[in-house]
Amino acid sequence: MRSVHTYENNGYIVIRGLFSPDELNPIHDILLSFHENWLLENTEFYQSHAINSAYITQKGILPSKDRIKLFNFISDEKIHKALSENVSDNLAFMGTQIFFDPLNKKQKNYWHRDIQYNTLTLDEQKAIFDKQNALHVRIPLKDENGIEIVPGTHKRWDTEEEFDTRMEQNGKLKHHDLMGGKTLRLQKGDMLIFSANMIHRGLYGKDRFAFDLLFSDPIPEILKFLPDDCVPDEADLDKLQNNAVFKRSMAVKQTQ
Ligand SMILES: O=C(O)CCC(=O)C(=O)O
Repeated sequence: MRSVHTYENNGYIVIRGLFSPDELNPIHDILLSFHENWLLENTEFYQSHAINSAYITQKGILPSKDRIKLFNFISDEKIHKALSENVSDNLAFMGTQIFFDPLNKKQKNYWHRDIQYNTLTLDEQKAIFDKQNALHVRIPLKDENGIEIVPGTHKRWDTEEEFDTRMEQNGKLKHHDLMGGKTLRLQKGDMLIFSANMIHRGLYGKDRFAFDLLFSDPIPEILKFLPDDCVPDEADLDKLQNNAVFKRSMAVKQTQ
């Protein structure tokens, strides 16, 4: 019998022990060095409220051998086998982020669906949130419980409690606990796939440092958020294990 704990049913899936320390440590080192520089260059943002950085693969930021290592990791066969089996075999790369704790220990988190931060109206969001794949692949580089999700909300709209909380109305605030919330406990080596369009929030203060790979359906409405210089150069494509995920993004971007 097929398990009910599927991405399709819940909007997330955790694959335990997918990576060995030998596979993750070189990536972790590259990201730590990126992060140190990022903190120096974004001191004000970090001190005020940052919880993540982005565009880690942007050209000119990392030494090119490290950038290629990241592209190779992003296109790793194990990741894409899991994505094909659980979500879709036609996803495009749409970016990278690192999630960490805010400096201010009192900073509140916020329930959201990623789709609420683009320029769509609420009616437009409602019409497409369950039809377009946009997802995070979270690779925790430390054991953590830094994310909480509301299972199933990738395919149903909010309850009144959820909507009031996300919108901060009727006495609710964005960080108030939600009845259906589920905290995910992740260990280094695990991989979490979750829908960006489901209701979720970060949980801070538990010492998280996670590498998020973002993927979506190969459609211009989403890939317009991917800067052109975050994908490999044409000349580098042949050096990658599996370049299809980048080629799909590049093909869409060439039509924009
Ligand atoms: O881990 C977090 O802080 C939230 C993650 C997230 O997906 C987001 O901010 O879109």
